[in-house]
Amino acid sequence: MEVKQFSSIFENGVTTYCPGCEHGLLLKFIGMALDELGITEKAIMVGSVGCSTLAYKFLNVDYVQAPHGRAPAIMSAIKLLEKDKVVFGIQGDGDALSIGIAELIHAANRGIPITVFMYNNMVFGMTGGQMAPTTPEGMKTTTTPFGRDIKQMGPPLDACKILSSFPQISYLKRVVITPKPIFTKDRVMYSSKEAMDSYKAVLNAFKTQLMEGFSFVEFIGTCNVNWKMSILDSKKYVHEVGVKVYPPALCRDAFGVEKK
Ligand SMILES: Cc1ncc(C[n+]2csc(CCOP(=O)(O)OP(=O)(O)O)c2C)c(N)n1
Ligand code: SF4
Repeated sequence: MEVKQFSSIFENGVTTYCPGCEHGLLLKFIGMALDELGITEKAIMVGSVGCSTLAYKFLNVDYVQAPHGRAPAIMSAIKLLEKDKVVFGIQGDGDALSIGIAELIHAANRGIPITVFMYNNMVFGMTGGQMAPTTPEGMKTTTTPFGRDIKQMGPPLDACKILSSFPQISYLKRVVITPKPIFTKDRVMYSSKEAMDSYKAVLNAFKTQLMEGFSFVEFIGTCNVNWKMSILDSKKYVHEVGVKVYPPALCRDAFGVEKK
C-alpha cells in the first residue's frame, strides 16, 4: 500500500512519543492541514516547553524555540513583524495554563492573528506526571498521591472558559483527540470521529489566522505513562472522566469557518 507523504512531515510520519500518546496524532494533523492549505512554506512554529517541543524533530517548518511558557509572546512578536507568515505553537496544559498563562492571556486579549494548539493531558508529562492546573479532582499524580483535593488545590482550570471572556479571540474550540475505544465481542476497536474532529479543528484554526484572527484549540488527550495506566485504560479515562471535566465545545467562531 502506498503511504501518502506530506511535505511538512519528516521521518515518514514516525514520531518518538510514548506508544499510545496522541501528541504524534496532533503533529500529523497539523502537517496535513499545512499541506492542504498550501501554507507549509510560510509557516513558523514556536516551541515552548514539554513534550510538544519535540515537534521540531517531526514537522518540516521553520522553528523558533521560546523560553519556557513564553511561546505566545514570541509568536506575537514574529507575527507583528512578519504579517504574511502563518505563526503557530503547540503547548501543553502545564505550559499554557501554569508556566506561561500570562503570555497566553495577553496574546489572546490582543487578538493577534496567531494559532495556539494546547494538548491537555491533565498533568505535567515530560517532567514525570506532576499535578497541572488542569488535573481533574481526585486524579492521582506524583504530587497528589491521594488525588487532587479541590479544597487544598482549587478546581481544575478550564482554558476555554477563561478565554471565552476575551472578545478579540476569533476561533475557540475544545475537541477530544483520544480515539474512543469500542468494545466488540472479541476485540477492541477505536472510533475515527475524534481524529476527524481534531483535524477539522486544526484546519479551521489555520483558516481563522489566514482571515486575521486569533485561534486557540484545546485537545483533550492522554499521558498513559505518567497516569500509570495501560494505553486502553488511559483512553477509557478520557472518555469516562476527561470529557465530563472538559466537554468538547465550539466556544467562538467569529468568521463562521466551521460552516464553510
Ligand atoms: C525539574 C524541572 N522543572 C521544570 C522543568 C520545566 N518543564 C519542562 S517540561 C515541563 C512539563 C510540561 O508539561 P506540559 O506543558 O503539560 O506538557 P506535556 O509534557 O505534558 O505535554 C516542565 C515544567 C524542567 N524541565 N525540569
Ligand atoms: S510523557 Fe506523556 S505526553 Fe509525553 S510523550 Fe509520553 S505519554 Fe505523551
